[in-house]
Formats: sequence, structure tokens, C-alpha cells
Amino acid sequence: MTSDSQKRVAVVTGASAGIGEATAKTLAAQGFHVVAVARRAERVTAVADEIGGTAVVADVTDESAVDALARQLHRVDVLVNNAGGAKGLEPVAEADVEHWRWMWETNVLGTLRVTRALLPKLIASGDGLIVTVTSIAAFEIYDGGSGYTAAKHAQSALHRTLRGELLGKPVRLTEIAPGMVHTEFSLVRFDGDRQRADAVYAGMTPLTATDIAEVIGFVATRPPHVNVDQIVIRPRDQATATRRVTRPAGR
Ligand code: 8X3
Repeated sequence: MTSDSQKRVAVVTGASAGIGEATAKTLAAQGFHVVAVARRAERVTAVADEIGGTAVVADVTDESAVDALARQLHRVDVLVNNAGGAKGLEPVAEADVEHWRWMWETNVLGTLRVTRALLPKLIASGDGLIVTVTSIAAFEIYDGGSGYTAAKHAQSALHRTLRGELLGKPVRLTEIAPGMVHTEFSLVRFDGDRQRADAVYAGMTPLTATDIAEVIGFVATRPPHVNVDQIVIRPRDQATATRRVTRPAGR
């Protein structure tokens, strides 16, 4: 990997768009050398080029790709586990097992694989930070959301378990739990159905990816003795996963 070896290194997964892309830009602006990881080669390369970072084309569900990522990094100071998402909104009685499998693979096992692979380097940095982007679905449930909420609950449990297991080691852990953020999230959930995805955010003002990235940037710039454990961020217009403002169009 070509980088200024003096610079601290931040690895961001799911960095080709949305919260990952915005976080990559925020951390680069703070002086990190950012390793942008994603499946979509063209997009992740464009993000990395724009910020003078390194693009790594890897799928967090692919163990050998994750191991190769770990091997090519000389140092890792910050890891942002952001890759993940939702697929479908079926009730349990009609659950699509392939959707469940995808959600568990990306959100839960993806976080596990990347974290496990990079942990020795995060510890060796002397001041490592692991930020895991979960969701309010990590502690709420809602009809039709069981596959996603179950995966996010599990991802959060995995992340929070590390807080105890790493106690005494120089690694901090922060869980970021966003509510509604206008990204590709709903487009992926509804398999590219733009109308259905747009309806999710109609009549309210959702968060932007930059809103979340700015908070991650704040976390990454705290002094080494300060561990920000958990941050929940929602739009003012959203009270819970299922309760939100709906204004008539044009108001
Ligand atoms: C997604 C949160 O509120 O859009 O992680 O369901 S919400």
C-alpha cells in the first residue's frame, strides 16, 4: 500500500457511497490516510482518488479478500465498520431466507471478519479506534423488519462485546446508531424500486450521510483516554423506527 507512513490510517468499509463515502472524506480532511473498501471498483476508486487515499476492492463477505486487505496494510489506527444494509420488508411468516442470509453476511459476519483481521494492527497502533455503524434497528424492532433488526441487534452485540474483551488494550470502541439517513439504503432494501425508496423519506427531512460522517469525525478526534461508547442519531422528524413526521407535499 502506498501511503505516507507518518499518517494515521483509517479503513472504511462500504466506502463507495453514502455514509462510508462521506466518512472517508471527513477522515481524509482530518489528516488520515483513508483506505476505502468496497465491492464496486469504479466508485471506490473515484472516492479514494478524490481524497488521496487507497482503494481496495473487497467484499466483506469474502474471507480471503478480507485477509488480503489485512495483509496489505502496514498500520491501522481507525476502522469504520460501515458495510451492510437491509433487504426486503417481509413479515416473519413470509421471510425470504436469502435476504436474511445476505443481511447476516454483510452486517454481522462482515463486521466480524474485518474486525478480527485488523485487530492486531489496531492494537499495535497504540491508540486504535473501532467505529461500527449499526442502526436504531440494533435496539428497536418493527413489523417486516425482523431480518434487518435481528442482524443489527447481533452486529451491535458483537461490537459491544469487544468493549469488555479489549479492556486494558489501547483500542476504543464506538457504536453509531443512525435512524433515517437518505442514502442508497432504501433503494437496496427495495431492490432498486426508486418510487418505493423515495416514499420512505417523503414528507420529512431525513439525515444526510454527511451528518453521520461529521459525528464519526468528532469521535475520531477525541483524545486517547476518551471512549465514546454509543451515539444514537435521528432526524428531528423521526421519534422511532415507525413514528415519524409526514408533512403534505410542498410544505
Ligand atoms: C435504518 C434505520 O430508521 O431508516 O438503519 O429504519 S431506519
